[in-house]
Amino acid sequence: MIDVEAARKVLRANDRGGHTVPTDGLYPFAWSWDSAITALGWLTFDEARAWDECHTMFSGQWDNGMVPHILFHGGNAESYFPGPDVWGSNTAIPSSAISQPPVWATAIRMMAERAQDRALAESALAKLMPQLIAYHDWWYNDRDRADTGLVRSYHPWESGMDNSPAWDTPLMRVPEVEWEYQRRDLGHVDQDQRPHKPEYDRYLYLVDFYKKNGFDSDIIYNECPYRVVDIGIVAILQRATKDLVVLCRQTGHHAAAERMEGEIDRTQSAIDKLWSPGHRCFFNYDLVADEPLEEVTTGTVLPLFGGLAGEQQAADMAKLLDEWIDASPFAVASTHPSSPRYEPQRYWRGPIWLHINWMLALGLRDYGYDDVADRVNGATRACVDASGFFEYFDAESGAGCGGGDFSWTAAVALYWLAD
Ligand code: 9WN
Repeated sequence: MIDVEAARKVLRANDRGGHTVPTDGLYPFAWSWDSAITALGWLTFDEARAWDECHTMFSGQWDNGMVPHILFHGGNAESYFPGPDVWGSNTAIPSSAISQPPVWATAIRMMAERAQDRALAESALAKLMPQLIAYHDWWYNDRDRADTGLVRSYHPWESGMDNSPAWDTPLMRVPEVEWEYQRRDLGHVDQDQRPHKPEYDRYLYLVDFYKKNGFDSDIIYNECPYRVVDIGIVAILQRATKDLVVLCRQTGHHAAAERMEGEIDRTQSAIDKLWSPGHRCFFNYDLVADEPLEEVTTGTVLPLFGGLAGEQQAADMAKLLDEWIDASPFAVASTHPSSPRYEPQRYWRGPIWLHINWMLALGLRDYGYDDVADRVNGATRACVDASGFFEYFDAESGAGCGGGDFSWTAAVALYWLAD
């Protein structure tokens, strides 16, 4: 049984007025995809607060349409690293200079459909629609200049799956940052649950690279030492763009709807080049080395969520997931347990995240695999039953890892598990 009151309490405790921090201490600002998921949680008991979550994040939208992955709103800049000075954005609200998986239009469509206060929903949508359209235009224009149908990504943090082994090879090609720094995350969480220093050295090199190049999109597009097609982002963008088309048609944004339909078709036509029949999933792609990144992670089956898979591909992925659930005591492990790089407790190398399970279950249901979707739902409940509302869960023991009283975990429990 989900303790609804306890889940609400987590959101209230993490509420900083208009934005919800992912967890107290470790993440003291607003993160983009966290906020989208968290808004869905708020909607179940405080609709006005849910819409505010959206307005706050879009208030930090860049002039070029990008919604940054972190808004350095309030909070103590000393308590998180790298903070606003390191990122060095020239924006009214200091922010990071990359985005995150664009789940916003999907969340906002769900909110618009579930909201009881219709007048509030309509006025919120009126404000959000031009912002959402600009955000999706930014992905397609800025991140897919050659119209390949596959947007590119410049940082593991942009994937939201920071330390996934999928990024090991392209990340290790990035030079190390040359200055000394002090991480703050290790003051909150055990070292064996977080990325290693060689990875942080390269995360920071990339942050410096954007700043040194004045955030110039052309330079970054051509010269960023880390350029990948992240199948998770592609899949989440595809579903979100489909949801955006529905919202556009409902709100009279017909030209944007047509433009977005063109992008949906383009991505659908391009996706098969990432399919690996032998592995039964879609691989990420390293654009610098021009080769697929052959690591089976939960990101590589998200095309189910994006509606990008053909019938046979969906059947193969459903079978893969059915077996995957059995491959570790708790599921769905973010990296397949058969991988030599699987670590059940370390950041994105094995543990379970609830919002990813939710996306997988939705995708499975869309393709008619209700039985596997039910198993994902059951596995998700098992994590909460074992350990409560932690950031993520050890795939072997179900122990809570990372930050405690975590907003998106509580939100998923509210809008999905308690539904
Ligand atoms: C860097 C806030 C964020 C999530 C990401 C997760 C983690 C940050 C970090 O925390 O990333 O953005 O410092 O590790 O990987 O998905 O949005 O919860």
